[in-house]
Amino acid sequence: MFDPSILVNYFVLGTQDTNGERHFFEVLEEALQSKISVFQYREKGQLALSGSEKLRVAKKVRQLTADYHVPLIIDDDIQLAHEIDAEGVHFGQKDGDIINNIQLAGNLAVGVSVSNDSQYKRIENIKGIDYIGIGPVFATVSKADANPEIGVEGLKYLTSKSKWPSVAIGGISEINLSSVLSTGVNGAAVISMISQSANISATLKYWRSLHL
Ligand code: TZP
Ligand code: MG
Repeated sequence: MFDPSILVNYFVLGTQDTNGERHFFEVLEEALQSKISVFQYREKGQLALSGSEKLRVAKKVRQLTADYHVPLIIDDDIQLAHEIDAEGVHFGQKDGDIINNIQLAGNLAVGVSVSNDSQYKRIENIKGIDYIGIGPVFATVSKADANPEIGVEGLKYLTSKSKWPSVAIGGISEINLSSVLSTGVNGAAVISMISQSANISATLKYWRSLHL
């Protein structure tokens, strides 16, 4: 059974979001120590690792997340998710046929990104989805091909409509975090709020305080 409480402090990161592999693991380990609730490993874009390099990093990510008892979700790579025994996999709307992906995912948890009404309608009757990611809520520097931002109102609309637990994503910062969480969404998913934080532990403490 999928536990929606893991969506509360959802951290997403790939080596392209950091200054190299060493920095990637420093940021990840600090985030794990600071008690993120789930981690998504997302190699994406021109600087992303692939093949054996990606597998090598993913195996280390698996080891670290297991050490901290934090569930691991892999972005858009079902084979890798199975190979390293991740807890789940996440798909965008352009990551191939969703029904086929869900079948291949087997017993992995499945997340799907939703950006607007028509994307929601497209998945509404599909079985086997565990949660949706809604966004981008605000402008983001972390995703080159992001859809138009939907704002807090758009987030509120899709969150209330969703039959699944949902997590907000895109441009979420310590400044707008409380407005995001006030929509009733289960949690927030962030890259830069943590990867660019001067004090990851303090950022997580603040984040958790808003959920009390
Ligand atoms: N999907 C929609 S926006 C986004 C993803 C992966 C990037 C989120 O990064 P940030 O830095 O939290 O805006
Ligand atoms: Mg994707």
